Amino acid sequence: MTTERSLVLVKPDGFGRGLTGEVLRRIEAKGYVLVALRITTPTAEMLAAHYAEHQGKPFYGELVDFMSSGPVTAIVIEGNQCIPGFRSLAGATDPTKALPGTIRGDLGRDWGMGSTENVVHGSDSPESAVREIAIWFPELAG
Ligand code: D4T
Repeated sequence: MTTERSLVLVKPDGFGRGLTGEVLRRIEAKGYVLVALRITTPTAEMLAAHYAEHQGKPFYGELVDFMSSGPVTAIVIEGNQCIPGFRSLAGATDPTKALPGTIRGDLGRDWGMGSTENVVHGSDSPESAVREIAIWFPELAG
């Protein structure tokens, strides 16, 4: 059994455009289970932890500013191989290059900030998922 959990975020662009329902629809239509859901505007501390691996990169400041610009929908999903599965649903990081049929390809575009506004986040490994779920849902950690 490879049941696992992933952290999904509907980023401020997706939340502000009313796309949370569409993202949830695609997750449920795929067959993954919704475990937890919260609408929150992340603190600087949460974002520093979430994006620790990107600190120092040229896009880090813009990314953190954008992510703290409004509410996000944080979601924990569950299912066998849901980590790579959700990343397939999400599509490429750059919404201009993301293929049609994916969340970023169908719902995202370049609004002037390149890959920063790309609708959703999904954990990229089991280790990242555990770390990220503890940031957004401390009550689920452990
Ligand atoms: P996440 O982690 O949000 O699911 O995105 P990806 O896994 O697809 O992409 P990533 O780790 O390379 O980038 C993390 C995050 O940074 C933003 N970003 C990325 C950005 O603002 N400018 C950039 O040039 C890149 C490469 C988008 C996602």
